Amino acid sequence: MKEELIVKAYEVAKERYAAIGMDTDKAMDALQKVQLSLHCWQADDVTGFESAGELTGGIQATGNYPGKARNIEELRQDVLKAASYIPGNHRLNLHEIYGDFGGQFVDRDQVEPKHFESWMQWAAEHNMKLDFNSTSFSHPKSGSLSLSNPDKSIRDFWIEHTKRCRAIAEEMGKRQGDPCIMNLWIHDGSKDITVNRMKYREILKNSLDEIFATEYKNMKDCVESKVFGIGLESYTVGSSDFYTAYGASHNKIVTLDTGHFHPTESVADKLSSLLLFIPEVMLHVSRPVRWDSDHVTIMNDDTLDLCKEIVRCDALDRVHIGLDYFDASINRIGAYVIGSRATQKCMLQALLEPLDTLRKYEANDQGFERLALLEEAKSLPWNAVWDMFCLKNNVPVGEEFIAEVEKYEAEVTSKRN
Ligand code: RNT
Ligand code: ZN
Repeated sequence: MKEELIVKAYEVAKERYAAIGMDTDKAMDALQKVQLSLHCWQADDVTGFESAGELTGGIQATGNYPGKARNIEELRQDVLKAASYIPGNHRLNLHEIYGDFGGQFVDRDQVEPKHFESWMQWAAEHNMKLDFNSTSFSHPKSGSLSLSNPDKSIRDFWIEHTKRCRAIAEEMGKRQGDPCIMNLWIHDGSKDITVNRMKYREILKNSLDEIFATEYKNMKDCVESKVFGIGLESYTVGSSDFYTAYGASHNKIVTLDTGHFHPTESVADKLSSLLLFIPEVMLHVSRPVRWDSDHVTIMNDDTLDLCKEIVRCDALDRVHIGLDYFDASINRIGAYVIGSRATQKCMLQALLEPLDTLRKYEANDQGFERLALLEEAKSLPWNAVWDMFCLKNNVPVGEEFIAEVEKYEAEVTSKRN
């Protein structure tokens, strides 16, 4: 797109926003600071480099679009490619199964920081901060219960794994001079009715206490709940109530995955409650369709509401934004770009909201004025600001990235089989 055109449109938008008291330059500066944590697992349908076993744990990537990353080099190449179409500087969220195991089988209770040495170097070279996740799924010992397993030997295996993951996250955080956010999600649950709801939750609580006994300075723990998993439909040990209570009583970050709640539940509404009782929130921005299907995030009301709530709660520095979807049915690099840019577009609109005026209306009981301005704000030229933001960041403006992704597919990913 012609640069002059983008600049011209931006100048008009700037004036238009100034008229409602909003500064578009300031909004762009704020957006520049918002780092997304890109989930490494979108590049290869949550396969990882540990073994070629099937994906278990009640999650599923559907589709078999050609060209998925088959090894660490390809995954890195794809992530960098995707990042080159996303304005700003972002983080990479690794799962334990994506370690650099050098062709050896390293079991989960044996993993060490050295298996992430090459990742740490690579991340530093590319100015990408790392986040981390323990991996309870896709392993012979996964079963239906991991950290909540009554069998001590299995439980201890997963406790050891998770402790080691925290040590890895600590090393990452130390090396990058910025806390590594480590997410703990386990699939534990039951396919059919259980008569031991309390028992497994009590075991999980004790396992977590043991895991978190070591205090670290360079990593932050977060715990992620879920409603149900495939094959684990009747009961989830780590439910929302469980982790909300655990987080509030143990000062832990709670992860809200937008696909992990009942379909009509507003995840945006949870922020203001949680942030009063827990230090920070981690988000897994996704798009559930009918169920926790992990479709690619788009600019819809759910994502918009979520971003608006972050800004309205003045919580940009207390909410970490990660993405979590895995669509294997379309170009995977394109999926990264769509979801990331959609989240950023939502955040930009949130940053351009005339909040002071809206709040003044609300304080004065001017319901009509508040609703009218909310409606008008939806169609203000935020897209001209977005284009300018992309231009400033040297990434493709508008739909230009489609052709770029196609080119990479023709030249690189289509040659993989
Ligand atoms: C699963 C959770 C979890 C995973 C990743 C791969 O339902 O959302 O965050 O998607 O750990
Ligand atoms: Zn998630």
